[in-house]
Amino acid sequence: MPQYDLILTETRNRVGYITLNRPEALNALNLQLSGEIIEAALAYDADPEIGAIVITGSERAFAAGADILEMADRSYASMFLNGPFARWDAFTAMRTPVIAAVAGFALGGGCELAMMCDIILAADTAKFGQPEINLGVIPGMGGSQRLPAAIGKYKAAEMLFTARVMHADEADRAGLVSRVVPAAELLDEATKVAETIAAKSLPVIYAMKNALRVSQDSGITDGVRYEQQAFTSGFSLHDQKEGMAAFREKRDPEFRGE
Ligand code: CO8
Repeated sequence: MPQYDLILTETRNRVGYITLNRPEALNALNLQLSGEIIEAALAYDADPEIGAIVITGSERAFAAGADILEMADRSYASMFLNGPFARWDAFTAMRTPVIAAVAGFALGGGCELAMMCDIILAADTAKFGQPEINLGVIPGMGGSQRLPAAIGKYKAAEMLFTARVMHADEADRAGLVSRVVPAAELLDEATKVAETIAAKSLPVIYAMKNALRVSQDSGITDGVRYEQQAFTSGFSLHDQKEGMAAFREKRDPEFRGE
């Protein structure tokens, strides 16, 4: 991993960690921070020794959104020509499962970054919101699509139209997060989940993530068809044979990643 200025990286037990580290701006996602997150995540994704990625922020903020000060004076043409959208598309196209471990503010692009991940573990201090309406814009990193997909149109519409912030417990009830844990246990829990995933068969996890992506990106009918095809092709893997044999033999499977 190269040296980064605004994130911290670490790998442990097949898990790659990315910690946003721009405390003076509550981890606001300026172009440099966004670029570093994406670059580090893509590098983990390309490394077969990494089976899961954890993205986290600080106790106070996962990320308070895109950097408003940096983008305030940009023109339509400059946003259109040099927006970071394609790079975020590459982030969401990754095959490795990504866990967002969220404490404190996850607003605007911060909430959207969490929603680009596969699992959101929320500390009981987490606060989610899409306050773009207060800035005279709509979300630009997927919030208008992924928020209603997660919590339904009516709850999403209220948040998007009014900028209402949702605290961890409500986010849990609404389906915006996978689970809420005490803030002091957030990273330990994220590590447990990540290490559990990283110990599974990598190609099967990749196939699972693809199937999940299709379920989100297209209608149920297309998604189910995609899932049937991906499920069937899993039967060409050794790990499918091993996994089912281990069940039959009442032992733990030994996956070979092939
Ligand atoms: N951008 C830039 N700086 C920020 C941001 C931000 N989003 N959020 C906080 N900061 C800075 C503040 O300016 C402040 O800096 P300074 O100390 O130099 O004045 C510092 O962080 C601490 O913030 P506060 O003093 O405001 O701390 P509070 O505890 O009083 O308030 C809040 C915390 C409620 C989080 C408040 O900072 C806030 O409302 N922040 C803005 C939240 C927001 O509107 N986010 C949405 C941004 S727009 C967006 O994300 C669109 C995504 C689409 C992008 C598409 C690609 C470009």
